[in-house]
Amino acid sequence: MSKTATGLAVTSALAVGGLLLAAVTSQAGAAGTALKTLAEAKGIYFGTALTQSNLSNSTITAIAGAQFDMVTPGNEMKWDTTEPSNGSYNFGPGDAIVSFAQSHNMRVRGHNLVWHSQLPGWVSSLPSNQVQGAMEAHITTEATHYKGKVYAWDVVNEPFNEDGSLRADAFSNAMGSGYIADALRTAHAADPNAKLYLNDYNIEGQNAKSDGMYKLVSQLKAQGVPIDGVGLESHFIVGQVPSSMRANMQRFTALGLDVAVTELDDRMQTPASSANLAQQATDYAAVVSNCLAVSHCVGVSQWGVGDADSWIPGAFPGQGAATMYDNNYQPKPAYNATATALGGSTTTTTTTTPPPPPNSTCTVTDSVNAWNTGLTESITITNTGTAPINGWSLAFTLAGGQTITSAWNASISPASGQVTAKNVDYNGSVAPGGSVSFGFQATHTGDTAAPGDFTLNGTRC
Ligand code: 9MR
Repeated sequence: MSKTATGLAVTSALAVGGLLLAAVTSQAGAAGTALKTLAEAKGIYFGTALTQSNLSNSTITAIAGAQFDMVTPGNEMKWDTTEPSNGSYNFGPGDAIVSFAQSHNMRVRGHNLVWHSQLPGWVSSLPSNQVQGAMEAHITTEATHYKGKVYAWDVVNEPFNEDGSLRADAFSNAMGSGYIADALRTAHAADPNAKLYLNDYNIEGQNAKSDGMYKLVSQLKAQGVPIDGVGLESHFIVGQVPSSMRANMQRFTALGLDVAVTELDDRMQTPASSANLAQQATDYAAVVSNCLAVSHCVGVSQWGVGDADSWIPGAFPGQGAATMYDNNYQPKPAYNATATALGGSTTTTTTTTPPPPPNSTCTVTDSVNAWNTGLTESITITNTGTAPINGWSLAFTLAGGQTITSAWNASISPASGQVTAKNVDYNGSVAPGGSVSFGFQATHTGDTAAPGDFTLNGTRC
Protein backbone atom coordinates (compact mmCIF):
# COMPACT_ATOMS: atom_id res chain seq x y z
CA MET A 1 0.00 0.00 0.00
CA SER A 2 1.34 3.37 -0.85
CA LYS A 3 1.28 6.08 1.67
CA THR A 4 0.43 9.62 0.71
CA ALA A 5 1.30 12.34 3.12
CA THR A 6 -1.33 15.02 3.04
CA GLY A 7 -0.05 17.10 5.90
CA LEU A 8 0.49 20.79 5.41
CA ALA A 9 2.05 22.56 8.31
CA VAL A 10 1.48 26.24 8.78
CA THR A 11 3.04 28.05 11.64
CA SER A 12 2.55 31.67 12.39
CA ALA A 13 3.51 33.77 15.31
CA LEU A 14 2.81 37.39 16.02
CA ALA A 15 4.90 39.34 18.42
CA VAL A 16 3.48 42.77 19.03
CA GLY A 17 5.22 45.23 21.33
CA GLY A 18 6.80 42.45 23.34
CA LEU A 19 3.48 40.68 23.79
CA LEU A 20 3.40 37.26 22.20
CA LEU A 21 -0.16 37.00 21.03
CA ALA A 22 -0.45 33.60 19.54
CA ALA A 23 1.40 30.80 17.87
CA VAL A 24 -0.83 28.38 16.04
CA THR A 25 0.35 25.25 14.35
CA SER A 26 -2.13 23.30 12.30
CA GLN A 27 -1.71 20.18 10.22
CA ALA A 28 -3.95 18.02 8.09
CA GLY A 29 -6.70 16.67 10.28
CA ALA A 30 -8.54 18.96 12.59
CA ALA A 31 -8.17 18.72 16.35
CA GLY A 32 -10.07 15.69 17.57
CA THR A 33 -9.81 13.80 14.30
CA ALA A 34 -10.29 10.08 14.87
CA LEU A 35 -7.27 7.81 14.73
CA LYS A 36 -8.75 5.94 11.76
CA THR A 37 -9.17 9.14 9.79
CA LEU A 38 -5.63 10.22 10.50
CA ALA A 39 -4.36 6.73 9.66
CA GLU A 40 -6.31 6.57 6.41
CA ALA A 41 -4.89 9.92 5.35
CA LYS A 42 -1.48 8.31 5.70
CA GLY A 43 -2.48 5.17 3.77
CA ILE A 44 -2.69 2.79 6.74
CA TYR A 45 -5.45 1.47 8.98
CA PHE A 46 -5.78 1.68 12.75
CA GLY A 47 -7.48 -1.29 14.34
CA THR A 48 -8.48 -2.84 17.61
CA ALA A 49 -9.30 -6.28 18.95
CA LEU A 50 -12.87 -6.82 20.09
CA THR A 51 -14.41 -9.79 21.84
CA GLN A 52 -18.07 -10.72 21.72
CA SER A 53 -18.57 -9.58 25.31
CA ASN A 54 -17.12 -6.18 24.36
CA LEU A 55 -20.03 -5.77 21.94
CA SER A 56 -22.45 -5.37 24.84
CA ASN A 57 -20.43 -2.57 26.40
CA SER A 58 -21.63 0.65 24.81
CA THR A 59 -18.56 2.61 25.92
CA ILE A 60 -16.27 0.16 24.17
CA THR A 61 -18.39 -0.04 21.02
CA ALA A 62 -18.66 3.75 20.83
CA ILE A 63 -14.90 4.16 20.92
CA ALA A 64 -14.31 1.21 18.60
CA GLY A 65 -16.75 2.55 16.03
CA ALA A 66 -15.47 6.10 16.24
CA GLN A 67 -11.72 5.57 16.35
CA PHE A 68 -10.82 2.34 14.57
CA ASP A 69 -11.31 1.01 11.05
CA MET A 70 -10.14 -2.59 11.49
CA VAL A 71 -11.32 -5.22 13.95
CA THR A 72 -9.56 -8.39 15.03
CA PRO A 73 -11.79 -10.81 16.94
CA GLY A 74 -10.04 -11.41 20.27
CA ASN A 75 -11.09 -15.05 20.53
CA GLU A 76 -14.12 -15.67 18.32
CA MET A 77 -12.42 -17.09 15.23
CA LYS A 78 -10.04 -19.41 17.06
CA TRP A 79 -10.30 -23.15 16.58
CA ASP A 80 -11.70 -23.90 20.06
CA THR A 81 -14.66 -21.64 19.28
CA THR A 82 -15.19 -22.36 15.60
CA GLU A 83 -14.76 -26.16 15.59
CA PRO A 84 -15.03 -27.34 19.20
CA SER A 85 -15.56 -30.91 18.06
CA ASN A 86 -14.51 -32.63 14.85
CA GLY A 87 -16.61 -31.40 11.94
CA SER A 88 -18.98 -29.37 14.12
CA TYR A 89 -18.65 -25.67 13.40
CA ASN A 90 -19.80 -22.62 15.32
CA PHE A 91 -19.40 -19.28 13.58
CA GLY A 92 -21.93 -17.36 15.68
CA PRO A 93 -19.45 -15.44 17.84
CA GLY A 94 -17.19 -14.59 14.89
CA ASP A 95 -20.20 -13.56 12.82
CA ALA A 96 -21.22 -11.15 15.57
CA ILE A 97 -17.85 -9.43 15.33
CA VAL A 98 -18.03 -9.30 11.53
CA SER A 99 -21.51 -7.85 11.71
CA PHE A 100 -20.37 -5.12 14.12
CA ALA A 101 -17.43 -4.35 11.85
CA GLN A 102 -19.59 -4.17 8.73
CA SER A 103 -22.12 -1.88 10.34
CA HIS A 104 -19.31 0.47 11.37
CA ASN A 105 -17.41 0.41 8.07
CA MET A 106 -14.55 -1.49 9.61
CA ARG A 107 -12.56 -4.25 7.99
CA VAL A 108 -11.73 -7.52 9.75
CA ARG A 109 -8.43 -9.28 10.36
CA GLY A 110 -9.29 -12.96 10.68
CA HIS A 111 -7.51 -14.42 13.70
CA ASN A 112 -6.64 -17.25 13.37
CA LEU A 113 -6.82 -20.52 11.46
CA VAL A 114 -4.00 -22.64 12.91
CA TRP A 115 -2.51 -22.16 16.37
CA HIS A 116 -1.14 -24.45 19.05
CA SER A 117 -3.14 -22.58 21.69
CA GLN A 118 -6.91 -22.39 22.12
CA LEU A 119 -6.89 -25.61 20.16
CA PRO A 120 -9.58 -28.10 21.14
CA GLY A 121 -8.35 -31.32 22.69
CA TRP A 122 -9.71 -33.46 19.90
CA VAL A 123 -7.13 -32.07 17.46
CA SER A 124 -4.17 -32.80 19.73
CA SER A 125 -5.55 -36.30 20.33
CA LEU A 126 -5.80 -37.21 16.66
CA PRO A 127 -3.48 -39.88 15.30
CA SER A 128 -0.76 -38.03 13.42
CA ASN A 129 -1.92 -39.30 10.04
CA GLN A 130 -5.25 -37.51 10.53
CA VAL A 131 -3.95 -34.10 11.53
CA GLN A 132 -3.35 -32.79 8.02
CA GLY A 133 -6.86 -33.70 6.92
CA ALA A 134 -8.35 -32.06 10.00
CA MET A 135 -6.26 -28.92 9.50
CA GLU A 136 -7.15 -28.58 5.84
CA ALA A 137 -10.85 -29.17 6.53
CA HIS A 138 -10.80 -26.60 9.31
CA ILE A 139 -9.06 -23.98 7.19
CA THR A 140 -11.25 -24.62 4.16
CA THR A 141 -14.49 -24.47 6.12
CA GLU A 142 -13.63 -21.39 8.13
CA ALA A 143 -11.97 -19.41 5.34
CA THR A 144 -14.89 -20.26 3.03
CA HIS A 145 -17.40 -19.16 5.65
CA TYR A 146 -15.67 -15.79 5.95
CA LYS A 147 -14.75 -15.47 2.28
CA GLY A 148 -15.09 -11.87 1.17
CA LYS A 149 -15.60 -10.72 4.76
CA VAL A 150 -12.04 -10.65 6.02
CA TYR A 151 -9.26 -8.44 4.77
CA ALA A 152 -6.57 -10.79 6.02
CA TRP A 153 -6.08 -14.06 7.85
CA ASP A 154 -3.51 -14.95 10.43
CA VAL A 155 -3.23 -18.35 8.82
CA VAL A 156 -0.64 -19.70 11.24
CA ASN A 157 -0.26 -18.02 14.59
CA GLU A 158 2.85 -18.08 16.76
CA PRO A 159 4.72 -20.94 15.04
CA PHE A 160 8.17 -20.15 16.48
CA ASN A 161 10.14 -20.80 19.64
CA GLU A 162 12.18 -17.94 21.05
CA ASP A 163 15.38 -19.34 19.48
CA GLY A 164 13.84 -19.21 16.01
CA SER A 165 13.21 -22.93 15.73
CA LEU A 166 9.79 -24.23 14.83
CA ARG A 167 7.50 -24.81 17.79
CA ALA A 168 6.62 -28.44 18.43
CA ASP A 169 2.85 -28.76 18.32
CA ALA A 170 0.15 -31.02 16.90
CA PHE A 171 0.80 -29.67 13.40
CA SER A 172 4.59 -29.67 13.20
CA ASN A 173 4.70 -33.02 15.00
CA ALA A 174 2.42 -34.57 12.41
CA MET A 175 3.58 -32.81 9.25
CA GLY A 176 6.95 -31.24 9.93
CA SER A 177 7.61 -27.64 8.89
CA GLY A 178 5.65 -28.21 5.66
CA TYR A 179 2.38 -27.71 7.53
CA ILE A 180 2.81 -23.95 7.18
CA ALA A 181 3.00 -23.98 3.38
CA ASP A 182 0.11 -26.43 3.32
CA ALA A 183 -1.99 -24.19 5.55
CA LEU A 184 -1.27 -21.14 3.38
CA ARG A 185 -2.12 -22.98 0.15
CA THR A 186 -5.34 -24.30 1.66
CA ALA A 187 -6.39 -20.85 2.86
CA HIS A 188 -5.59 -19.33 -0.52
CA ALA A 189 -7.72 -21.90 -2.31
CA ALA A 190 -10.66 -21.07 -0.02
CA ASP A 191 -10.39 -17.27 -0.17
CA PRO A 192 -8.01 -16.13 -2.91
CA ASN A 193 -8.55 -12.46 -2.09
CA ALA A 194 -7.70 -12.55 1.60
CA LYS A 195 -4.20 -11.43 2.55
CA LEU A 196 -2.47 -14.36 4.18
CA TYR A 197 -0.23 -13.76 7.19
CA LEU A 198 2.01 -15.53 9.63
CA ASN A 199 1.76 -13.80 12.99
CA ASP A 200 4.00 -14.01 16.04
CA TYR A 201 5.23 -12.16 19.15
CA ASN A 202 8.78 -11.13 20.00
CA ILE A 203 9.59 -10.80 16.32
CA GLU A 204 9.33 -6.99 16.30
CA GLY A 205 13.08 -6.41 16.53
CA GLN A 206 15.90 -8.28 14.87
CA ASN A 207 16.62 -11.34 17.00
CA ALA A 208 16.85 -15.12 16.76
CA LYS A 209 13.08 -15.50 16.60
CA SER A 210 12.53 -12.91 13.87
CA ASP A 211 15.50 -14.44 12.02
CA GLY A 212 13.58 -17.73 12.09
CA MET A 213 10.50 -16.02 10.68
CA TYR A 214 12.60 -14.23 8.07
CA LYS A 215 14.22 -17.46 6.93
CA LEU A 216 10.87 -19.22 6.67
CA VAL A 217 9.03 -16.51 4.76
CA SER A 218 12.03 -16.10 2.41
CA GLN A 219 11.74 -19.79 1.56
CA LEU A 220 7.97 -19.62 1.18
CA LYS A 221 8.25 -16.66 -1.19
CA ALA A 222 10.99 -18.43 -3.19
CA GLN A 223 8.77 -21.50 -3.48
CA GLY A 224 5.77 -19.49 -4.67
CA VAL A 225 3.69 -20.33 -1.60
CA PRO A 226 0.85 -17.80 -1.22
CA ILE A 227 1.92 -15.54 1.62
CA ASP A 228 1.24 -11.81 1.79
CA GLY A 229 2.41 -10.61 5.13
CA VAL A 230 3.99 -10.97 8.53
CA GLY A 231 2.19 -9.81 11.65
CA LEU A 232 4.28 -8.34 14.45
CA GLU A 233 2.12 -8.72 17.53
CA SER A 234 3.95 -6.01 19.50
CA HIS A 235 3.06 -6.83 23.09
CA PHE A 236 5.60 -4.45 24.59
CA ILE A 237 6.81 -3.44 28.03
CA VAL A 238 7.21 0.32 28.51
CA GLY A 239 10.56 1.54 27.29
CA GLN A 240 11.31 -1.66 25.41
CA VAL A 241 10.23 -1.02 21.83
CA PRO A 242 13.21 -2.51 19.97
CA SER A 243 15.39 0.03 18.22
CA SER A 244 15.71 -2.41 15.31
CA MET A 245 11.96 -2.57 14.73
CA ARG A 246 11.96 -0.38 11.63
CA ALA A 247 14.89 -2.17 10.03
CA ASN A 248 13.28 -5.48 10.87
CA MET A 249 10.04 -4.44 9.17
CA GLN A 250 12.03 -3.28 6.17
CA ARG A 251 13.78 -6.59 5.71
CA PHE A 252 10.39 -8.34 5.53
CA THR A 253 8.91 -5.83 3.12
CA ALA A 254 12.04 -6.12 0.96
CA LEU A 255 10.92 -9.70 0.32
CA GLY A 256 7.73 -8.37 -1.25
CA LEU A 257 5.64 -8.88 1.88
CA ASP A 258 3.40 -6.57 3.85
CA VAL A 259 3.91 -6.14 7.56
CA ALA A 260 1.36 -5.12 10.17
CA VAL A 261 1.47 -4.35 13.85
CA THR A 262 -1.27 -6.72 14.90
CA GLU A 263 -1.69 -6.69 18.70
CA LEU A 264 -0.09 -3.56 20.09
CA ASP A 265 -0.05 -2.90 23.80
CA ASP A 266 2.61 -1.57 26.18
CA ARG A 267 2.39 -2.75 29.75
CA MET A 268 3.69 -1.39 33.01
CA GLN A 269 3.39 -1.93 36.74
CA THR A 270 0.08 -0.73 38.09
CA PRO A 271 -0.93 1.72 39.35
CA ALA A 272 0.63 3.54 36.43
CA SER A 273 3.17 6.24 37.20
CA SER A 274 3.13 9.45 35.21
CA ALA A 275 6.66 8.69 34.04
CA ASN A 276 5.54 5.33 32.65
CA LEU A 277 2.51 6.90 30.98
CA ALA A 278 4.83 9.41 29.34
CA GLN A 279 7.16 6.60 28.24
CA GLN A 280 4.18 4.71 26.88
CA ALA A 281 3.24 7.74 24.81
CA THR A 282 6.77 7.79 23.42
CA ASP A 283 6.56 4.07 22.68
CA TYR A 284 3.24 4.30 20.85
CA ALA A 285 4.53 7.19 18.78
CA ALA A 286 7.64 5.18 17.91
CA VAL A 287 5.60 2.19 16.77
CA VAL A 288 3.28 4.30 14.66
CA SER A 289 6.21 6.21 13.18
CA ASN A 290 7.91 2.93 12.31
CA CYS A 291 4.84 1.74 10.45
CA LEU A 292 4.47 5.03 8.61
CA ALA A 293 8.13 4.95 7.62
CA VAL A 294 7.92 1.49 6.04
CA SER A 295 6.06 1.62 2.77
CA HIS A 296 4.43 -1.80 3.04
CA CYS A 297 3.46 -1.55 6.68
CA VAL A 298 -0.30 -1.61 6.15
CA GLY A 299 -1.57 -0.77 9.60
CA VAL A 300 -1.47 -0.92 13.35
CA SER A 301 -3.95 -2.68 15.62
CA GLN A 302 -4.16 -2.38 19.36
CA TRP A 303 -5.06 -5.51 21.36
CA GLY A 304 -8.26 -4.31 22.99
CA VAL A 305 -9.82 -0.87 23.25
CA GLY A 306 -8.85 0.16 26.76
CA ASP A 307 -7.05 -0.87 29.92
CA ALA A 308 -10.28 -2.26 31.39
CA ASP A 309 -10.74 -4.80 28.60
CA SER A 310 -7.07 -5.60 28.07
CA TRP A 311 -5.79 -9.16 28.58
CA ILE A 312 -2.68 -7.92 30.40
CA PRO A 313 -3.85 -7.77 34.06
CA GLY A 314 -5.20 -11.31 33.74
CA ALA A 315 -2.00 -12.67 32.23
CA PHE A 316 0.55 -10.55 34.11
CA PRO A 317 -0.69 -9.90 37.68
CA GLY A 318 0.35 -6.47 38.91
CA GLN A 319 0.75 -5.14 35.39
CA GLY A 320 -1.64 -3.36 33.07
CA ALA A 321 -2.38 0.16 31.83
CA ALA A 322 -1.19 -1.18 28.49
CA THR A 323 -3.50 0.60 26.04
CA MET A 324 -4.32 4.13 24.90
CA TYR A 325 -7.47 4.38 27.07
CA ASP A 326 -7.52 4.21 30.85
CA ASN A 327 -9.82 2.10 33.02
CA ASN A 328 -12.55 4.69 32.57
CA TYR A 329 -12.00 4.82 28.81
CA GLN A 330 -10.45 8.24 28.96
CA PRO A 331 -7.67 8.75 26.42
CA LYS A 332 -4.18 8.62 27.89
CA PRO A 333 -1.02 10.40 26.77
CA ALA A 334 -0.41 7.43 24.43
CA TYR A 335 -3.59 8.30 22.55
CA ASN A 336 -2.45 11.83 22.04
CA ALA A 337 1.02 10.75 21.01
CA THR A 338 -0.48 8.30 18.53
CA ALA A 339 -2.71 10.95 17.01
CA THR A 340 0.25 13.30 16.74
CA ALA A 341 2.45 10.60 15.18
CA LEU A 342 -0.33 10.04 12.63
CA GLY A 343 -0.15 13.72 11.70
CA GLY A 344 -2.98 14.90 13.92
CA SER A 345 -3.25 18.56 14.61
CA THR A 346 -1.70 20.26 17.51
CA THR A 347 -3.24 23.58 18.26
CA THR A 348 -0.82 25.57 20.28
CA THR A 349 -2.00 28.74 21.88
CA THR A 350 0.53 30.72 23.80
CA THR A 351 -0.94 33.49 25.84
CA THR A 352 0.38 35.98 28.32
CA THR A 353 -2.20 38.69 28.76
CA PRO A 354 -1.79 41.30 30.03
CA PRO A 355 1.91 41.63 29.30
CA PRO A 356 4.13 40.78 32.22
CA PRO A 357 5.37 43.71 34.28
CA PRO A 358 8.98 44.75 33.54
CA ASN A 359 10.26 43.13 36.69
CA SER A 360 8.45 39.86 35.99
CA THR A 361 10.27 36.80 37.18
CA CYS A 362 8.38 34.25 35.17
CA THR A 363 6.81 33.40 31.85
CA VAL A 364 4.32 30.65 31.24
CA THR A 365 3.52 29.05 27.90
CA ASP A 366 0.92 26.40 27.34
CA SER A 367 -0.27 24.26 24.50
CA VAL A 368 -3.49 22.35 24.16
CA ASN A 369 -4.18 19.33 22.01
CA ALA A 370 -7.90 18.65 21.94
CA TRP A 371 -10.17 16.00 20.50
CA ASN A 372 -13.93 15.57 20.64
CA THR A 373 -14.29 14.97 24.36
CA GLY A 374 -10.89 15.52 25.87
CA LEU A 375 -7.68 17.44 25.75
CA THR A 376 -4.16 17.32 26.96
CA GLU A 377 -2.36 20.43 27.98
CA SER A 378 1.34 21.05 28.48
CA ILE A 379 2.49 24.03 30.53
CA THR A 380 6.02 25.34 30.81
CA ILE A 381 7.14 27.78 33.47
CA THR A 382 10.37 29.66 32.82
CA ASN A 383 12.25 31.41 35.58
CA THR A 384 13.07 34.79 34.01
CA GLY A 385 14.28 36.24 37.29
CA THR A 386 17.74 36.19 38.82
CA ALA A 387 16.96 34.08 41.89
CA PRO A 388 16.30 30.35 41.90
CA ILE A 389 12.73 29.21 42.48
CA ASN A 390 12.56 26.69 45.28
CA GLY A 391 9.11 25.20 45.25
CA TRP A 392 6.43 26.48 42.90
CA SER A 393 2.72 26.89 42.95
CA LEU A 394 1.01 28.03 39.74
CA ALA A 395 -2.56 29.27 39.90
CA PHE A 396 -4.78 29.51 36.83
CA THR A 397 -8.40 29.12 35.76
CA LEU A 398 -9.69 26.33 33.56
CA ALA A 399 -12.26 27.07 30.87
CA GLY A 400 -15.84 26.17 31.82
CA GLY A 401 -16.64 22.48 31.42
CA GLN A 402 -13.03 21.34 31.62
CA THR A 403 -12.29 18.75 34.31
CA ILE A 404 -8.82 17.40 34.94
CA THR A 405 -8.63 13.60 35.01
CA SER A 406 -4.89 13.08 35.40
CA ALA A 407 -1.72 15.15 35.67
CA TRP A 408 1.97 14.56 35.35
CA ASN A 409 4.97 16.39 36.82
CA ALA A 410 2.63 18.37 39.10
CA SER A 411 -0.18 17.83 41.57
CA ILE A 412 -3.21 19.87 40.64
CA SER A 413 -6.33 20.63 42.63
CA PRO A 414 -9.21 21.08 42.45
CA ALA A 415 -10.09 19.41 39.12
CA SER A 416 -11.96 22.35 37.62
CA GLY A 417 -12.45 26.09 37.95
CA GLN A 418 -9.65 27.97 39.69
CA VAL A 419 -6.89 25.44 40.14
CA THR A 420 -3.41 25.34 41.60
CA ALA A 421 -0.60 23.19 40.23
CA LYS A 422 2.20 22.45 42.68
CA ASN A 423 5.58 20.94 41.99
CA VAL A 424 6.17 17.30 42.82
CA ASP A 425 9.19 16.24 44.85
CA TYR A 426 11.61 16.05 41.93
CA ASN A 427 10.93 19.31 40.09
CA GLY A 428 10.51 22.06 42.67
CA SER A 429 13.78 23.85 41.91
CA VAL A 430 14.05 26.04 38.84
CA ALA A 431 17.32 27.88 38.33
CA PRO A 432 17.37 31.39 36.78
CA GLY A 433 16.85 30.91 33.05
CA GLY A 434 15.61 27.37 33.65
CA SER A 435 12.18 25.91 32.95
CA VAL A 436 9.92 23.21 34.21
CA SER A 437 7.08 21.52 32.35
CA PHE A 438 4.04 19.66 33.52
CA GLY A 439 0.79 18.65 31.99
CA PHE A 440 -2.64 17.27 32.47
CA GLN A 441 -5.42 15.51 30.70
CA ALA A 442 -8.96 16.83 30.98
CA THR A 443 -12.43 16.18 29.70
CA HIS A 444 -14.32 19.08 28.18
CA THR A 445 -17.82 19.93 27.06
CA GLY A 446 -16.88 21.99 24.03
CA ASP A 447 -14.64 24.77 25.29
CA THR A 448 -11.04 23.69 24.67
CA ALA A 449 -9.47 27.06 25.41
CA ALA A 450 -6.15 27.16 27.18
CA PRO A 451 -6.01 29.01 30.47
CA GLY A 452 -4.55 32.51 30.63
CA ASP A 453 -3.70 34.57 33.70
CA PHE A 454 -1.05 32.55 35.43
CA THR A 455 0.14 33.44 38.90
CA LEU A 456 3.37 31.85 40.11
CA ASN A 457 3.93 31.86 43.88
CA GLY A 458 1.60 34.81 44.08
CA THR A 459 3.18 36.82 41.24
CA ARG A 460 1.47 37.32 37.92
CA CYS A 461 3.49 35.91 35.01
O1 9MR B 1 -6.85 -11.74 24.11
C1 9MR B 1 -6.89 -13.14 24.11
C2 9MR B 1 -7.33 -13.61 25.48
O2 9MR B 1 -8.66 -13.24 25.72
C3 9MR B 1 -7.19 -15.09 25.59
O3 9MR B 1 -7.44 -15.49 26.91
C4 9MR B 1 -5.80 -15.50 25.19
C5 9MR B 1 -5.61 -16.99 25.27
O4 9MR B 1 -4.43 -17.39 24.68
O5 9MR B 1 -5.53 -15.05 23.88
C6 9MR B 1 -5.53 -13.68 23.79
O6 9MR B 1 -5.10 -13.24 22.54
C7 9MR B 1 -3.82 -13.66 22.12
C8 9MR B 1 -3.81 -13.69 20.63
O7 9MR B 1 -4.84 -14.51 20.17
C9 9MR B 1 -2.50 -14.17 20.10
N1 9MR B 1 -1.40 -13.40 20.61
C10 9MR B 1 -1.38 -13.22 22.03
C11 9MR B 1 -2.72 -12.69 22.54
C12 9MR B 1 -2.66 -12.45 24.04
O8 9MR B 1 -2.51 -13.64 24.72
